[in-house]
Amino acid sequence: LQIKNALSTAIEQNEFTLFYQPQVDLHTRKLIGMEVLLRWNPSFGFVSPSEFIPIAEETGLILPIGEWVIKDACRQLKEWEKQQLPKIRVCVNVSARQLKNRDFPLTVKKIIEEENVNPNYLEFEITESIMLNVEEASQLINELKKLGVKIAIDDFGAGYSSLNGIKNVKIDTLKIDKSLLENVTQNDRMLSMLKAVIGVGKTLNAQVIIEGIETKKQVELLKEFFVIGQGYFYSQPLPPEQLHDVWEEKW
Ligand code: G
Ligand code: G
Ligand code: MN
Ligand code: NA
Repeated sequence: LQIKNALSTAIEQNEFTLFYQPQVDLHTRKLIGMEVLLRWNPSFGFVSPSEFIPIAEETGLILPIGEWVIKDACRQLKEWEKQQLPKIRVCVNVSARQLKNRDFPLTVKKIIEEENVNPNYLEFEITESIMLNVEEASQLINELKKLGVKIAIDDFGAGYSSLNGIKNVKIDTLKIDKSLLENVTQNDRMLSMLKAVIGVGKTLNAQVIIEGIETKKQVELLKEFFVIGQGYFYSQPLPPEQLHDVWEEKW
C-alpha cells in the first residue's frame, strides 16, 4: 500500500529520473542509440522497476508515468541535439497496458509536436506478448509507424516467441533476449540457436540488437554477424550527467 500511494505522487514529487544504456554497432564500433530505463527514488529509498512497474501496470499509473517517460526522453533527445552531438536514437520501453489504450498514438503525436523532436529518432520497445492479439497489435504498430517512430520487439526469444505475431508487421528492430546469449562462448548448440534467431531478424529486414553483452569474448564472437550490442560490457545504464564520454568512447 505504501508503494502504491507513493507511486501515485511520484511524478509531482519529481522522484523519477531516466537512465540511459548505450547501444553500440559491433562492426563500426559507433554509438547508435540508448535504451531509456526508468528509475524511482522515493523518500524511503530506491525501488527497482521490476518491482514498481508491475504495480504501475495494475493500478493504471503506468499511463501517466509512461507519458512522463516519453516526454522526458524527448527533452533529452532535444538537449543532445542542442549540444550538437552525433545523432542517436532513444528507445523507450512501453507496457502492454499503455499500448492497449486507444489514445496512445495520439499521445505520442502530441509529445513529438510539443517537444519538437524528429520522430525517426524515437523507438518504442514492445514485448512479444502484446502480439497475442495479432490483428489489434498490427493495426496499432502501423498507426505508430505512420507518425515516423520506430518499433522494436523486446526480449525476443524469451516468453511468448510468436513468429506468427511479427510476420505481417514491419518492425525496425529485433532485440534478442539476454538468455539466448548465455554460454554462447562455450556451447556450440547455444551459438547455433543464437545465429538462427539473428537470421530471423535479418529476414525481417530488422536491425538486430543482442542484449546482455558482458564480455569481450562475446563481442569477438558476435562481430561477424553485423549486429548491435547492449550490455554491461559497454556500459551500465547511466544518468545523463555521466554520459558525456560515451560519444567519444572507442568501443
Ligand atoms: O534496468 P532494469 O532493471 O531497468 O529494468 C527492469 C525492467 O523494467 C525491464 O524489463 C525494463 O524493460 C522495465 N522498464 C524500465 N524502464 C521502463 C519504462 O520506462 N517503462 C516500462 N514500461 N518498463 C520499463
Ligand atoms: O526487459 P528489458 O530488456 O527492457 O530490460 C533490460 C534490463 O536488462 C534492465 O534491467 C537492464 O538494467 C538490464 N541489463 C542491461 N545490460 C545488462 C547486462 O549486460 N547483463 C544483465 N544481466 N542485465 C543487463
Ligand atoms: Mn527493453
Ligand atoms: Na529486453
